[in-house]
Amino acid sequence: MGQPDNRSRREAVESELPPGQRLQRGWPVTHYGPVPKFRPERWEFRVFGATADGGKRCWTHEEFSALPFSTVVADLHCVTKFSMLGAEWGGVPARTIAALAPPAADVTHVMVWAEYGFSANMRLADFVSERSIFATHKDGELLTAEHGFPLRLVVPQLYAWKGPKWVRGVEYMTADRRGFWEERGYHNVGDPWREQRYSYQEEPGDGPEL
Ligand SMILES: Nc1nc2c(c(=O)[nH]1)N[C@H]1C(S)=C(S)[C@@H](COP(=O)(O)O)O[C@H]1N2
Ligand SMILES: [Mo]
Repeated sequence: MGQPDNRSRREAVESELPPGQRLQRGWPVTHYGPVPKFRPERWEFRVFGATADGGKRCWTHEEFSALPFSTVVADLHCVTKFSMLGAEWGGVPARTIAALAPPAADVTHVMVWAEYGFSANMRLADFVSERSIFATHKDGELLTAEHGFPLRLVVPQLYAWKGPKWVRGVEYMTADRRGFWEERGYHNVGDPWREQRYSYQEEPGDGPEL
């Protein structure tokens, strides 16, 4: 068999992309606001809100680093239309966190909180989906500061804004609330395969009105 020519190779890759996305070479940096400075002695990861036992759960950086490590291969789809394919993310699965600090039975959504008050809401089912991971590493190396060090969330089946960099905690919610970009005109659900980019595309049931 011959080598596929560049055109068919590109088509093969683009067939893996959600509608309207294009492949990005390299890894650009995309976020709102400054890159926070990491202060290990002040850092903690917090699970709060509607927990099963009504309490909060906190991990210091040292404690969080001791949690079981695993990897997930997943793509990043930015709503501004570029995608980065096939990164290997290493860290702690979101399910592990949900198992160690379980939500109350009536929790339907979570708000994921990051430095400077950045937030992203999602359905509990998306948060605890099999491949959603709090990543400390990408392709075997520690994240750099601008890509979210010491910790970022990756939720492969949602647009990348649903994965906060510099993440600091999770709030369990018994009703949905819009996060940072969701309050600013982006889709409340954010499924790239359904091209749910903007709030004006929302249908009844997709979330609280803007
Ligand atoms: N804290 C925080 N996390 C964030 C954002 C942000 O503005 N603040 N932007 C999101 C968006 S829109 C994208 S596309 C990805 C980009 O990740 P990258 O810069 O590592 O490529 O980070 C997401 N996480
Ligand atoms: Mo993005």
